[in-house]
Amino acid sequence: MEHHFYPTNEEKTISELGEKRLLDVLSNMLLIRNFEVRAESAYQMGHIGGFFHAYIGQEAVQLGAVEAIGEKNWWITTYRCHALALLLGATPSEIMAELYGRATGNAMGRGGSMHLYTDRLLGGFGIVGGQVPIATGAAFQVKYKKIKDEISVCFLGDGAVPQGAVHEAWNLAALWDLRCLFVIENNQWGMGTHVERAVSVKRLAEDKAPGYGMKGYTLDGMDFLHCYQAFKELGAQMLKDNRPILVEVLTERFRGHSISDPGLYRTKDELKLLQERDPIEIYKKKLENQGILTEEKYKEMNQAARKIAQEAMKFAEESPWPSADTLEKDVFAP
Ligand SMILES: Cc1ncc(C[n+]2csc(CCOP(=O)(O)OP(=O)(O)O)c2C)c(N)n1
Repeated sequence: MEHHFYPTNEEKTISELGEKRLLDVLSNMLLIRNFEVRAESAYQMGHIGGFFHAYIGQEAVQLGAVEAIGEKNWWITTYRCHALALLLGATPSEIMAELYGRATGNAMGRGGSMHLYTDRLLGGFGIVGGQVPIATGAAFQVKYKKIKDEISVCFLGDGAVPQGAVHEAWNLAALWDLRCLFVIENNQWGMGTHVERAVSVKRLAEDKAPGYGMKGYTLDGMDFLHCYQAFKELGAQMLKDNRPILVEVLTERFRGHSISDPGLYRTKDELKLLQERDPIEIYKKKLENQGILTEEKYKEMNQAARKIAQEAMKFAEESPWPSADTLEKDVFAP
């Protein structure tokens, strides 16, 4: 069965957002992209160690969600968490310093690339599907404390869909009427395993949601304006109905699973074809067609984003290492 994209109206979204916000979104997209491209080069130069999973290609998804739903909710994601941390207020410098393992890092150099936090980001999680019960718990506390205007938003990959705890969490969220928006970012691959070899149905939300008494929708993850409008309406629907919702966002990761993955499971030509649908290029063209962006302005914005990423690298390089006597700090609750 085919996917049905959630219906959105681009003209309406454009006029609702207005010129300034539309350009701010592009700045954010460029910041996320430049941040990761610079961080990749720092990794290649040996400044960063450990795991590193780039979000390159998927930027429109979390950008659309945060822009539409608003920071003041509960957010949680996988190890692919640089973008969400940036969107929820962590500074480029503190994230870069975390990747470098420095004391000035977002988690004081103890977490690295996979474990970033803000007041509203409950973390990047290394265990596939591990964040889904926690997101459900965040939605439970919202209900328990009778908080009227907050929801919990949980990102997971297609590779988490066959994971057992995910289904227990979906069941409880539906059973207890929790306001949890489960967003499956289907980038087709769980490391080197294609989604069609891992999941029993083709439409991850439309087919799975009815089994939990949830609504299920599909979004085009390469199109920011579409994601923004759909997330805005789904967030509002959730506040009104007090029910969880399952969303599948079709997207692509343009890099390997992690920085050490040569990606031998797809050809260079296949990847090139996917990259023609770069979410930044798609959004850029839309702004050009609206007459609010020129090539010159775009280059200027890209340059500004690159400068921020380079300054973050300088900050990280000049930051101290964590001191050994803090090793036991923050390990146990007092
Ligand atoms: C419970 C568990 N099983 C296996 C792994 C190893 N592992 C790490 S990432 C990954 C693939 C997950 O793919 P997906 O959920 O689609 O997310 P993506 O990397 O595409 O963003 C696997 C199997 C793990 N970290 N946790």
